Amino acid sequence: MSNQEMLDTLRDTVVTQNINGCAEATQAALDAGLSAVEIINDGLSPGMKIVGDKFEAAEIYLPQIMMSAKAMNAAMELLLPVLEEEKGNTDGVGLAITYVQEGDIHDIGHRLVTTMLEANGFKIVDMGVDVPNEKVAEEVSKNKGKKLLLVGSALMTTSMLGQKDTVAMLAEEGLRDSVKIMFGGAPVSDAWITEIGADATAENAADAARVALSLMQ
Ligand code: HCB
Repeated sequence: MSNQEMLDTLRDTVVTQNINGCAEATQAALDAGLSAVEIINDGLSPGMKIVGDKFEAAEIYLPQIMMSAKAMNAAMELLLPVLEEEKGNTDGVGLAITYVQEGDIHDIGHRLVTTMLEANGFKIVDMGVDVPNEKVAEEVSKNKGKKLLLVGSALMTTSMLGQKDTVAMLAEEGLRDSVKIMFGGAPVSDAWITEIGADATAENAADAARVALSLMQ
């Protein structure tokens, strides 16, 4: 099977909610020498994109999305240790506080980004999902003075609005200059980042690591 056929199979197992098949295809792709990042960015994530589009078009419903997410999670069980193994010897890059915005429990992308940052030498405080801005500000305040990066995810247009309040709250509490801020998730655009006064966004987990490192320069 060619690399492209393997990536297509990975995509299709997510779309068809084939949990065992997705794990098997992931292991096969790793065995064939594809990198974890390729498997995520060029196989599994395009599958999730199709699932989202089908949901929006009312061609599938929530139970099917949940099964697709389970397929993706089965793949991630195999991929996260591989990403960890690729961790470079780059201690002291900075501290990344990662979280998903209040009201939002979509954590697949958040976990991927968190792992990629850790693999690139960041120390991590992972605050998880559905995190209120007050808690975020508290964590930033606690770590003031360190080389600090805030990494927020929001997958819904509603939760994305909370990112504006995050930046405003940090500014009000005199913390804005203590931290670089990057936000991501499907609805987040460059225009939004500029509008709310954050520092950057990124398309995917690999890009997030590249952007994060450049923000820490
Ligand atoms: Co969910 N859902 N969902 N969902 N869901 C979305 C997000 C919609 C877009 C689907 C749609 O309508 N097309 C939609 C939001 C619409 C909108 O607001 N515009 C939606 C909705 C409406 C909902 C519910 C409200 C449905 C309901 O209950 N009626 C509900 C919300 C629950 C809540 O949060 N309060 C819901 C629930 C679910 C689950 C539980 C079934 C499941 C989540 C499982 C989980 O995460 N544990 C789910 C899923 C899986 C999705 C879709 C299909 C995929 C999301 C995903 O995991 N993508 C999504 C459709 C879509 O996004 N196209 C759909 C794959 C990951 C790898 O990509 O974009 O998350 P990512 O992350 C990337 C990238 O953005 C970037 O790197 C990551 C890795 O490559 N990145 C960053 C992420 N964070 C970053 C931070 C940075 O600083 C930089 C880069």
